[in-house]
Amino acid sequence: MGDRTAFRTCPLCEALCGLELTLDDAGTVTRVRGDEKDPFSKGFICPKGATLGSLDGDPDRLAEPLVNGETAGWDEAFEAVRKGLADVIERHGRDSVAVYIGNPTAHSIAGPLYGGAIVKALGTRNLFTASTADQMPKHVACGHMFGDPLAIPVPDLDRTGHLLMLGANPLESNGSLASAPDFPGRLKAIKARGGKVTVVDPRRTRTAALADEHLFIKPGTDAFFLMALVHTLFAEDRVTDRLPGRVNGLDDLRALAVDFAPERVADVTGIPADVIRRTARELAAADRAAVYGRIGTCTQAYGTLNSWLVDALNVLTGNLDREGGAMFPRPAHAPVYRRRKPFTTGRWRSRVRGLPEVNGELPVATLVDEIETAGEGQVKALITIGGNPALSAPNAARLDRALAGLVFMVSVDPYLNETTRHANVILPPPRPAQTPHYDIALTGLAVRDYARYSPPVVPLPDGRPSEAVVLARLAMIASGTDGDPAALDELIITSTLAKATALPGSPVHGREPDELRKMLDTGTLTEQRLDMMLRLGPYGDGFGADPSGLTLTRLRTEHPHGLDLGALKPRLDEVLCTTSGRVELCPSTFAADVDRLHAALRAPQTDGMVLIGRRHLRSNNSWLHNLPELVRGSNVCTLQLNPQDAERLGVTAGETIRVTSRTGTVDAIAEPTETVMPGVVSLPHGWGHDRPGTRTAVAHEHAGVNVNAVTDEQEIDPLSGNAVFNGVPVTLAVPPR
Ligand SMILES: Nc1nc2c(c(=O)[nH]1)N[C@H]1C(S)=C(S)[C@@H](COP(=O)(O)OP(=O)(O)OC[C@H]3O[C@@H](n4cnc5c(=O)[nH]c(N)nc54)[C@H](O)[C@@H]3O)O[C@H]1N2
Ligand SMILES: Nc1nc2c(c(=O)[nH]1)N[C@H]1C(S)=C(S)[C@@H](COP(=O)(O)OP(=O)(O)OC[C@H]3O[C@@H](n4cnc5c(=O)[nH]c(N)nc54)[C@H](O)[C@@H]3O)O[C@H]1N2
Ligand code: SF4
Ligand SMILES: [Mo]
Repeated sequence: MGDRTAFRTCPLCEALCGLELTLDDAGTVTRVRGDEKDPFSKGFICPKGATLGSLDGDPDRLAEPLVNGETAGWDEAFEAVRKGLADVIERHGRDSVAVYIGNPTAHSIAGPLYGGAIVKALGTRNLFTASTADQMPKHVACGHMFGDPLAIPVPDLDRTGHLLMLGANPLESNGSLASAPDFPGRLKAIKARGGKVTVVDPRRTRTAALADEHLFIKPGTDAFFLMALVHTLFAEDRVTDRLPGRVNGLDDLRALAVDFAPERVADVTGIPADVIRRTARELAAADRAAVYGRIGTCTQAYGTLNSWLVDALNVLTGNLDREGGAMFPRPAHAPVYRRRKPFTTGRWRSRVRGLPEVNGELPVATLVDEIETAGEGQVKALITIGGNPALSAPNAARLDRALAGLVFMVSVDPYLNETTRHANVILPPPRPAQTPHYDIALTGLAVRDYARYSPPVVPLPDGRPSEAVVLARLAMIASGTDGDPAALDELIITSTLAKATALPGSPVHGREPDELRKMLDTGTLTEQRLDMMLRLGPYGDGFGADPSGLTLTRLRTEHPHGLDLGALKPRLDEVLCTTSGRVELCPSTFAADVDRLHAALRAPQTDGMVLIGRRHLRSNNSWLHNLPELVRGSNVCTLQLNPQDAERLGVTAGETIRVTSRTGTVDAIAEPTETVMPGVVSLPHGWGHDRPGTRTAVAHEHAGVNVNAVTDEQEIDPLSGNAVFNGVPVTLAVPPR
């Protein structure tokens, strides 16, 4: 037979690159290149994507389930799960089973389609996800401002003339909450067309180096800087009300910003007043501008305030929902007619710390409290799906210890790693090449409207369930029936079609659900569900109503390299669902939280060292360290610090520094560098692979240290419950040799 070529979307990060895979007779991926014909990524690929073949063929990937450490058949494994969960539920109730859903679940087709069903079937309030270690502040900000926590505007990178970027390093991360293959190229293009890119970051990152201007900011102080920008726009009468009659709270925000003159925040932020003022003026003057804040601004004590002020600035400068500004993507699979309830939080609270529910989940920062604290409702069992909280959660060292005390744990995960070593049962999903893909989560955040379906390129071996089937089966087990997982898809299809046909404004309003059911794609049930979503979506065929519209069959057969659905279009009307029907520029909960900023301005400034994170191009959170190609070169777990601070401590490159915080201590290798501002140290996360009982040989050899042994689970952004990873107070010392 010889080599063959196959195409698919890279599932590793948010950039959605198209890949061209070469496979040999045995179905081994022998080469990975960028897919030149992908209309969005146009052949772009990064070093991670290029190793998809190694990941696919990693000998440490689990080929079969593990039950109590022993290889087991699938039926046996599911039976162990059924029994384990049933015992705990019977003795301790439904809330005693917690679920943790991790990052790769947002990059799969199975996660978004089946994760929710598991939680619903369990009927537990104890849902935790990586979102509260990541972007939850953005959901809360958008929930209150636009009514929908998923209505997240993205910078219109390809048409903007001015980008103010805070706490993001797309040259390493390839972008986040703004899916843009070749983000670096798109930044260069802004400069090439005469625009300006400004980066605000406590480190002079590669992104900062590429930008026209870089502002060093003291960690955790973005909210003061952003407030001062708002202040300046109002004080200098530079506000553009481009959405007259559609925005509430303009005067409230003006009043709120009065106290934040640039001079007042200069010391706190480390950014001179005249620079803040100039930044505001440039933003206001730019023809098309966008403010964009990412993880550096979310994983801080003021995460929600930051996320809110970023979009408040987009509104104040007239750039929300307009070309070249901050725009709402229109994903092909999401119906625009659906009925949405205005956003609220706190519908229930966590048992131990009383933290409010947000988006149906509780902060991962308090998962450990729920496991450790005895009493009615204590978490006794845990289901993890594509997550490694034993490394990724704040104070993960404490969580790691707590996981050992669970009565029952099941993990859906390809690796036996720091988290899954605690699981009684591991259910491994198949290799990427055996897995279909459609990016449900990320096409909703893409800087162009775009759709691509990648069928599996290698068939599943007999008896091996897809990840979709694994999750559907878990949902059936959780519901107490353990029936055929197909019944779950049927239920979802039936109820979706019933709702769509009943809802005025839907393209199938008034039609017969049964008739539509018969029209669905003939592929797997996952594919039938995707077909249904695309056909009901804004570009869909409406089940024949628009014969030229999109179906899964059409996407697959006519657009195997992906379908470009055009530049972002203004669509505020479609997304807005606040009670008032207007953009809420100054929600009262946010205004109240500004009190913390006032208090901090009054408090004496501390000058201790603070810790922040960073990402590396050749890494991905905790789980690509098992690929030999990726644990070389620049991808190293070092403690970066300014040479001044290194000198004061008397350490040089390669020596050990002991980092201590309220929660613990790590010994890290010093890397003095001018790129980090004085007073700040930076350690990447996802390392610390030296634990016993894992099966990741390469990672074990390149263990690194776990930064989350020193981050603090007690510190959260109160409005979103998000973890605080940036601005963690630490002390540094040289350990005795
Ligand atoms: N190669 C690679 N790509 C990834 C990942 C990975 O691990 N490796 N992870 C993926 C994931 S899960 C995510 S969420 C995205 C994240 O994508 P990005 O948000 O682009 O993530 P980072 O590269 O960590 O960039 C965050 C920046 O914030 C800065 N920062 C820290 N504290 C502060 C602060 O207080 N204020 C400001 N203004 N900046 C601050 C840091 O120095 C850092 O440069 O990346 C994704 N892509
Ligand atoms: N200090 C500090 N901590 C951080 C961050 C930080 O910047 N600083 N960043 C935070 C952020 S943004 C995030 S998103 C979280 C990530 O936190 P997590 O999601 O908890 O951790 P990951 O490291 O992404 O772990 C992914 C897990 O999924 C498994 N996996 C890989 N592919 C698949 C698949 O196809 N299916 C399934 N079922 N499993 C799969 C891997 O083996 C691994 O166990 O970390 C957070 N933690
Ligand atoms: S940038 Fe992201 S999506 Fe593109 S190849 Fe690299 S890891 Fe894959
Ligand atoms: Mo993330």
